[in-house]
Amino acid sequence: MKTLKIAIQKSGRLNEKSVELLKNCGLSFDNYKSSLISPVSNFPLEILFLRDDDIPEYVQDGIADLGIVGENMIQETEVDVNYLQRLGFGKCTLKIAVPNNSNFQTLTDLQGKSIATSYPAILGKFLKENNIQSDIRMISGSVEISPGLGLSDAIFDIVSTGGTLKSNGLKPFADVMSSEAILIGNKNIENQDLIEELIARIQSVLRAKETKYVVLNVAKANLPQVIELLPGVKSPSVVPLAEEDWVAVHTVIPERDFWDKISKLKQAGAQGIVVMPIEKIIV
Ligand code: PRT
Ligand code: ZN
Repeated sequence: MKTLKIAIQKSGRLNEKSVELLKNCGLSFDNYKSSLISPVSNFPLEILFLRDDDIPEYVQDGIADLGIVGENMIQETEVDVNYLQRLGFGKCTLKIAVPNNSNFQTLTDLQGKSIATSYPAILGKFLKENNIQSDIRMISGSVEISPGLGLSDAIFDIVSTGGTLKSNGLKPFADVMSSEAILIGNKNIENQDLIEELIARIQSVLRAKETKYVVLNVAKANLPQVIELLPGVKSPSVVPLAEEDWVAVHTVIPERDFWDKISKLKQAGAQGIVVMPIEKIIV
């Protein structure tokens, strides 16, 4: 069987989460910082550790079959690859930002102005769509200092907390795209069965992350109200307790409405609520 290759970031913001995701998929490999390639001992897969800038093209050209990389890098390199799975980490927004004291009001105020960025392709496309001609200045790092140095009127960069903009006297002006880490695949991938197996494992890890396992006790009289609040994978399990009029209910709750659900369950008569993380959900 042909061994698949997956490219992930060697070091940087996406490395740790990419390694964690693959390990949670049950893949066994060494994560030596010094090596560029690491074989997986229990799946026909090799892991290539690369700079994130190189991952989209490696996947497009078939040097790697799969890759984990930020959507911003995929768009910027304008590669032709398959988007296989959004991964929910490395989330950020690419924004145009301007100095706090600037009086830019609308996008058209950027006409004829200079914008520094490490993402000229994404910015160029956005400006074109909005019929604006600006002078795009390509800078490979520390874009945020360029207005202060008089090198540009605005910047276009990745923002997550907004702290970097703030500490450089800049304010967000326009959101251009949001991004997260994505699993991408080569367009002519051969080993479809293996890819599907890997995607199924990744999806089971992602589903588990979005949910909590909840066990609670409730008097039988209050059971219908409690059940009504619960989704479960199919439906909640109800287990008898030594105390005759009481039962234990086992279920999973989506992380996003967790606190809301817990307070409603309490109001409906749930007691002794125990919440546990889930490792995997295989449907
Ligand atoms: O060495 P290599 O080339 O592989 O890595 P890199 O240094 O080019 O990239 P890295 O590790 O910084 O980022 C990898 C990916 O993480 C990016 O391509 C994005 O998809 C994603 N990501 C998520 C971010 C951020 N959040 C982020 N905050 N990438 C960069 N930043 C930087 C941003 O450039 C700015 O300087 O953080 C600063 C802003 O952060 P806040 O929190 O102050 O707003
Ligand atoms: Zn990079």
